[in-house]
Amino acid sequence: MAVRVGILGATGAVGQRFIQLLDGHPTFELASLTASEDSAGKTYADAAKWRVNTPIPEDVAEMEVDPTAPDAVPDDVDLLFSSLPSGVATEVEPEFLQAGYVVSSNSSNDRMAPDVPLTIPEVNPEHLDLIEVQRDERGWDGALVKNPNCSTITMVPTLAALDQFGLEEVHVSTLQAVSGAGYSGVTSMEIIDNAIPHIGGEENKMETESRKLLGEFDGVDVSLHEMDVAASCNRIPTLDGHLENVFAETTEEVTPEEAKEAMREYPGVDLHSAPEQLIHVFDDPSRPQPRLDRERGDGMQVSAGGVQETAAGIKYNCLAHNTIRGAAGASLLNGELLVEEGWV
Ligand code: 11C
Repeated sequence: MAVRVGILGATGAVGQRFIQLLDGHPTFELASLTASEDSAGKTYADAAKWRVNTPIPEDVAEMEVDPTAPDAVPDDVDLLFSSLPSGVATEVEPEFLQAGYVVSSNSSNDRMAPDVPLTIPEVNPEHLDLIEVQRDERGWDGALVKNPNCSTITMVPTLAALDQFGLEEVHVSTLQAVSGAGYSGVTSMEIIDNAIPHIGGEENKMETESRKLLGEFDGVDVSLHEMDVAASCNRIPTLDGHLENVFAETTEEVTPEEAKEAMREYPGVDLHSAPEQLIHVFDDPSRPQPRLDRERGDGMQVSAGGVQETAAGIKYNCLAHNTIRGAAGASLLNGELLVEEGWV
């Protein structure tokens, strides 16, 4: 049976990815688009500065954009995807939750709230049960689930695979695409021949969200994973795809071959938007590369390579498409999990 869905913040870069990924989806039927007041009342084609590499689906182009408020969204919408700027989401998402909507959100507010599930379906689907706690504590009829930041999602599946060896210390340095900051096309040329060794708040997100994702859940609380994570985040002139260099120290000794096998064998999930194999591992040390590998698994697969032993533990590189696996695709997959688990 079709699940009627809406997108909060439909005209932005992640909102556009939602529209692209929902086109032809077997379960989700797009029924509502919201954006800021200045877009409300316009057709989607007029309101959005479309930048995705496939055309706007015809039926979506003619849909009218509504203001981002619960009374503007049809009552029979079952699930909302949120890609609102976090400042707006902090104000507006609780209004939708109060009104009984289930929201799968990519916005960064509330990711670390103790009663909000922060989930990657392949890594910690059981954390969805925090919704019971959330409903008890906040009195919401709806439910809120978050996906992590794109640079966190790139790294965490590989760490989840290595955790069987006892993760103790993780050091990561990122090379992040300009689309993460909303740069596109000509604007992105601003940082050609340059790199920016600072992305506001990003390091803290990687250091905390990863520990929540891999934390233990006792049915009421998530205890953060004990590993120490230190991140250094850099913007480089790639259009899409975050590449990361990870050093992972574990309590048990692990060889590069064992690490690669653990990543290759890490299980996927049986959801429509999930790749069959979550992590693709290259033996070629020059891969993964953003331009060559970001579209693997329709942008939903994580890639790893360059696995080797070092004085600071196992070292490897990993990559994921930041606006698909790292944002809209992540939220969509959480939506599929919410349906599968009966929360929608
Ligand atoms: C970037 N990771 O590349 C950021 C964008 O918390 O979802 C995504 C911010 C977030 O600049």
